[in-house]
Amino acid sequence: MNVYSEILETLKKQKIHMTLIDPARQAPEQSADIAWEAERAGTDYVMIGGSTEIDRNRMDETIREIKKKCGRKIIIFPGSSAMISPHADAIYFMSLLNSRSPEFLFRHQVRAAPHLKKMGIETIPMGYLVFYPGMTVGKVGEADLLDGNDPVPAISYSLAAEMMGMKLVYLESGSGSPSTVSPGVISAVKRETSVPIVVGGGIRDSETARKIAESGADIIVTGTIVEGCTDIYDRLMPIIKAVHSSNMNRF
Ligand code: 1GP
Repeated sequence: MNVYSEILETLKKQKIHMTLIDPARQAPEQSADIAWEAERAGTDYVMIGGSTEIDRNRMDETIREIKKKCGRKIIIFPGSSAMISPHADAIYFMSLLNSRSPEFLFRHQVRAAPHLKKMGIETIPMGYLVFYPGMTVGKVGEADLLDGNDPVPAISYSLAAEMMGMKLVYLESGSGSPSTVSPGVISAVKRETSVPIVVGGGIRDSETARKIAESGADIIVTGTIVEGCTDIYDRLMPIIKAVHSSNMNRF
């Protein structure tokens, strides 16, 4: 079964937690340690990516190291056309829909496509929307940041993503953000669209994770909370438990 079908199957039973690891932030062996701890805490998938440009070798090495220690499937969350690897299980084939730059709307994708075809890697089409404050991805991706409290543009973008055939919509407030996308915006997007909704940025405790899940997020992503710390299991486990036990607004 491919990764996207597996995600849909899982969502019939429970919501999903994904751990984002930025391969630029630590050596491949340390990324593997994070993935192992996250798996132990119950995370469902490992996402590899970030906004800092890194090369193919670093991607390959990081994913190979993670595969040695962690049994979870790995999905690439690319910041550029260079961030691809045949060792991953899938890649989000994503467009930053509220970017002003054709690079992030479509050009990186055009550059990567022939390489991805050769690799035979599963591509999951995804609409990516960056909300205020946006953090690094908002700047690098030249985003016209969406208002995290206004559901109207968020609904329009999400509907457009769905109508273009995208299989996921990702509502992002930026890695390390002090705030998350508001539950009101998430529930409005959930009401109006029918593809699974991914939410990330600024989720650091179980109460916030529960609120985000209950408002309609199907997949909850955390990243920063596991960076540079030794108590990864203790930090992640309650968040993942909150996500898995959330039954409201299920897909
Ligand atoms: C970033 O949404 C993810 O793309 C994760 O954000 O690092 O704030 O958890 P955090």
